[in-house]
Amino acid sequence: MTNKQTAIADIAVLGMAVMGKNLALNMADHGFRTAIYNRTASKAHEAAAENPEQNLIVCETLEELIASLKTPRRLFLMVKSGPPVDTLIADLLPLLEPGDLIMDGGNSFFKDSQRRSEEVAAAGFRFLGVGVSGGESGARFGPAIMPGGDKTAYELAAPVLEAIAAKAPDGAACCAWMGEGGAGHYVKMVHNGIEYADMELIAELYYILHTGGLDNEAIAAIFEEWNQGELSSYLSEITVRILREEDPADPSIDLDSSLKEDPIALELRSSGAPTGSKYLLDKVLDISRQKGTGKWTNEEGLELGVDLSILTAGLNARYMSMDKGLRVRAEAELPQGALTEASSLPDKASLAQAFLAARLLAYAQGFSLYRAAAKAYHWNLDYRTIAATFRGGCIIRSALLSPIMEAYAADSDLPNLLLAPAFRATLEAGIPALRSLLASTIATGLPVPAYAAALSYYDQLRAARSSANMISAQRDYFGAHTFQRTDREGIYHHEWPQTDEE
Ligand code: NBP
Repeated sequence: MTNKQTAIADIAVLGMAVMGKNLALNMADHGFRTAIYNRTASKAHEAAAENPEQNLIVCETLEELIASLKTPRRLFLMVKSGPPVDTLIADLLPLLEPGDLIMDGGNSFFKDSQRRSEEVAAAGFRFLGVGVSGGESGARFGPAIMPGGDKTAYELAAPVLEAIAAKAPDGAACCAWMGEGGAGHYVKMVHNGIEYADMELIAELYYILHTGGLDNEAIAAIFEEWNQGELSSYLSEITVRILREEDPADPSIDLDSSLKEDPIALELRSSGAPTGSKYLLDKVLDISRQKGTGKWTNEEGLELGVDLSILTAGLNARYMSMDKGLRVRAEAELPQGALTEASSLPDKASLAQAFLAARLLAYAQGFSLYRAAAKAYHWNLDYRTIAATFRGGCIIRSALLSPIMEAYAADSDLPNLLLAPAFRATLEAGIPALRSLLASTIATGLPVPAYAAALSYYDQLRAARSSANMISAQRDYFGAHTFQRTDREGIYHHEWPQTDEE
């Protein structure tokens, strides 16, 4: 390129794989002159050549890229998370000037962003760890953006990030500063954990209805109806489209040789699958994978002592799904247990109430993790803003986010989302519906781990007196771990009766 030595670019995007390329095009669409760089320069040239209208400035070296940018410089990294981000930052630091800003928009672990934030600041520059949600089309036409790090740095980034972000139904940009250090990537990580739960609740409902004899069209019609009101969500919307999609005549069109196939025998693959169906979903193998952010969320729940059982059910269901061979063998060999005669499922209205309550319970768990993280990492997280940011562009965008925003607007320090008066009616209708859904599915042997976790969480949460007195007494018995008493203050140990062996 010839125009690269003049400092005319408003922003640079580094990394021209699917996400970086689409973000760069999005920035250019919004009037920002965008310089692009990729380790393998040919990909940057291809991106520019394929999109001449966006007038992208291709830079083959980091020096050219730096020279092309107006100061203070805005550099947006969209490369593979992990060591590549550190390598690129290390290569950039010697080229920067005070005030320059590095943003990492990849799926980085929040503790890496925390560390990078400190390292870049120590070198005299600014850093933002930016959670980006919405996949390829989000990147191109409006993702949800969750930046964290130096607040003054956000002021420099905001005009670009807020312009390219998705817009919520009220027109607000789905982008806001989340907090210091790794807060942005933390918010994005928990978003993905909630996504696992939301997806699992839909999948279980589909499984219940399918096993109950409804065909794909009938199930799609139910989700479609629900999508008109308080249950409407992007995930339910795509569920309708997935349910209705017919198997293409020539399946080879979808073959992608770059993906490694699971080594699973054909007879195992078809086990339990409907035969002769015209729908593609019925031919999709019942194995689901994960890339790690859902696992990180659950690890954080364990680390900070927050019950994420519904989110964990979503993760565990994927692990269990991957053991297809074991499941096929276990179905043939293990006793089913005495099952009740299949009772009829709760009616559609009751299922909707159970679905809404379970989703709310999953969000309550995710937002409880935010609350614990705010305390542990000294972030001033604004839960209303987090919910507002999820309303567009991201995978968990849904109608449920509006009442969540209202709940936190009314009480920004709500100890648990479920305590919001705004959700009283949802719980009053939804909890009995959840009980009847579980009564019928458990009696007939249908696995519904996310719904079961949701109800258990609720029942534990509202048990003023739990079973933990027994645990505490047992710990004191075998380990002299002491206990507190209900009737007086102080720490006690008791000489519990021992057997001769003890
Ligand atoms: P990938 O995650 O597949 O990364 C490929 C890019 O990283 C290429 O541009 C590659 O350059 C570059 N790269 C690598 Br690999 N090592 C590098 C190094 N040492 N120095 C400089 N560049 C290096 O790309 P992606 O799917 O576009 O995702 C980018 C980030 O966005 C990831 O963190 C991802 O997790 C995150 N994300 C992805 C999605 C999605 O839907 N795909 C959604 C949200 C977030 P090369 O061409 O020279 O190999």
